[in-house]
Amino acid sequence: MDVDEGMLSNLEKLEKNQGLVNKEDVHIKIAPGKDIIITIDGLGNGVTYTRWGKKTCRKGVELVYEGYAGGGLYTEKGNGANFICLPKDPQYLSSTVPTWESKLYGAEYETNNKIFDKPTHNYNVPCAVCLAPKKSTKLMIPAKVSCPKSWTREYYGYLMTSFFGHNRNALYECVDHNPDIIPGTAKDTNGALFYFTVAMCNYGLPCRPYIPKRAVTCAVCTK
Ligand SMILES: [Ca+2]
Repeated sequence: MDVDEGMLSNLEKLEKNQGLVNKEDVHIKIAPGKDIIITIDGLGNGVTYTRWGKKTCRKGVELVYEGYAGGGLYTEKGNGANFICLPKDPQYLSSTVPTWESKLYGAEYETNNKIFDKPTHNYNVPCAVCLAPKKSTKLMIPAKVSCPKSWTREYYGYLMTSFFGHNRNALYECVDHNPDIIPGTAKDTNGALFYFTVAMCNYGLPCRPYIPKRAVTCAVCTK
């Protein structure tokens, strides 16, 4: 492949002048047409993601805030479908009481099993909002604990969401494999509940590699 010398010297100049580019981060490939595509890893403006079940971010990643995971009540059909990471220091505007409302509850682990290697059942779930600097994109991959080559794994754990028989119909989230708890919240108050997910492999998913009754994993990846 012929590579434009001027283009390479520009890259070298960028590296020399700004100290931003590592050679291993520069990828050059020929597109199906005639263009040459040059991509440089690690020059994004940063991406944010919520790390469910942890109060901290991994090393090298900025903690934007930590808080309480919350969402709709497991017995109610309405409310918001997602889990949200609620700051510990809320700010209000109006003091007028709404006539009709959507209700927000704290989230609990429904983990009465030995999947996590520490007591978490009925404890409330913390969360951390993290900023991965210089990254451009993020992706949660279900059923994987590793990330594709050239991606960075931010964290990994278990795919969790609402119980199949409850009214609440929540989104899937990736909860850290080594979760923290919110101290003092051991009481079973229910609220928005996190359950492990298993694949029903006789209904379209192949039985092997998917395994019945085994908690599905997840990885959150950035690039
Ligand atoms: Ca609780």
